[in-house]
Amino acid sequence: MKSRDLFERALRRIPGGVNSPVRAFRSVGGEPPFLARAKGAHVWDVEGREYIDYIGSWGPMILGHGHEEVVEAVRRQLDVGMSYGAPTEAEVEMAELIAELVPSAEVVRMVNSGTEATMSAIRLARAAAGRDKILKFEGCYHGHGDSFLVKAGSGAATLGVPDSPGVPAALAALTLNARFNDIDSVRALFEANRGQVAAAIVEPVVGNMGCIPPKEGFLKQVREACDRAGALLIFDEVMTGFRVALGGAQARCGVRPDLTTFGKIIGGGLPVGAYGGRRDLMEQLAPSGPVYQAGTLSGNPLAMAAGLATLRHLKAHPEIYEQLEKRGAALEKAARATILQNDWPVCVNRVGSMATIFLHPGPVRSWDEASACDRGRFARYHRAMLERGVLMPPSQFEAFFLSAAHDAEIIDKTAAAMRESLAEAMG
Ligand code: KE4
Repeated sequence: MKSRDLFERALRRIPGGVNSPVRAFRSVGGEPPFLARAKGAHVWDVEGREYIDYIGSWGPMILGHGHEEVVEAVRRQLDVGMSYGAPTEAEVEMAELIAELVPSAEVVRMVNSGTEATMSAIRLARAAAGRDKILKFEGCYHGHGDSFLVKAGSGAATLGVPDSPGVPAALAALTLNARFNDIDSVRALFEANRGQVAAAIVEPVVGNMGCIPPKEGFLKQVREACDRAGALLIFDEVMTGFRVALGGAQARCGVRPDLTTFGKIIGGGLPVGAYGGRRDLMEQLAPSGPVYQAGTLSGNPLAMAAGLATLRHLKAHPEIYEQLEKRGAALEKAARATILQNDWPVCVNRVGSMATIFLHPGPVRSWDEASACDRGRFARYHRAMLERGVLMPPSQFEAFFLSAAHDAEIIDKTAAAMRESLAEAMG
């Protein structure tokens, strides 16, 4: 069965033919390849075409696809059961390991997706602070919870307005949108909503506008602004957790959030999310406290097996992060050289093994800069890379990911494809 035939069938029974919108290739044009197999840094579509994979399941596959320790761990668990709906040792080990690697997460609750983690974290923050408003940053994505599908109100109105049908205006009004890397916008919103903001939530390294690092000191300033306002600080590390460092972005920036959300890598490719933080906050969650949150498959044994094997391997091999940094730097260097040589209006943002090629002269430090990218040229670049056997995330506003399986030869091949594809896009 060819991808095209599968897509036609999919369109009849699945909204847009996909189970998550970005997969439909709408922003880059063409139709998505349907994948059939993955191993290491490569994936193969149903027609047997091979691609170097930079989606990596949107972050989880940091060890590469089909890592033997992860596969073996899942196989062992399969022999003793898939799901019990009762506590297991693996969940205790996962909570202990997350708390060890991310010390601000003193107590941890497992859920099944990043969206569940962030939805639950803001409910807890609202309960603990006794306040209803949430401050987020324009362009940051925290999953599809109603309070996050909110854009900045127009003009002076600092209250949010729905960014999707179905989000109640009354709820959207409780979400404020600041500008990433602009501490004055944060302070102004806290001032205009004094005593009303329960928490600020931020991607400490943004992945969802494309990769945008925080300016030096920005996150520390956000921490201080939250403290002055009596608001909690939530780091959404669903993407950056165990990606940009073993201790996540907070290990790099040295800022301690009150709550952190996790996902992706902690599931090793299976559906997992988690949130954790200060004991006095987390113990307000049922059944130890009154804040309700639950989940049939939370802490699922198979998902714990895959996640634990992944985190344990990363902990036992911290040199992986040096290798990811080296490979990421090599790819960035090659991209920058060709951009400079050709004087193209293109720039690169990278933090460790997550990066984005922006079809924009740069710098790209916030949504109003990212949103000015040339999306048509990005689509041509993406298509050209696909034709050269390199599968990049099908959106300008995503980060691409290297895994431990992306060796020097693969990086060289990618750099060559990038040079040719950018030339095609700029032509
Ligand atoms: P999920 O509910 O998709 O597991 O996680 C939501 C989420 C929360 N926070 C951050 C920082 C995230 O990046 C995400 C999800 N990331 C996107 C990719 N940018 C998932 C891809 C998709 O939507 O299909």
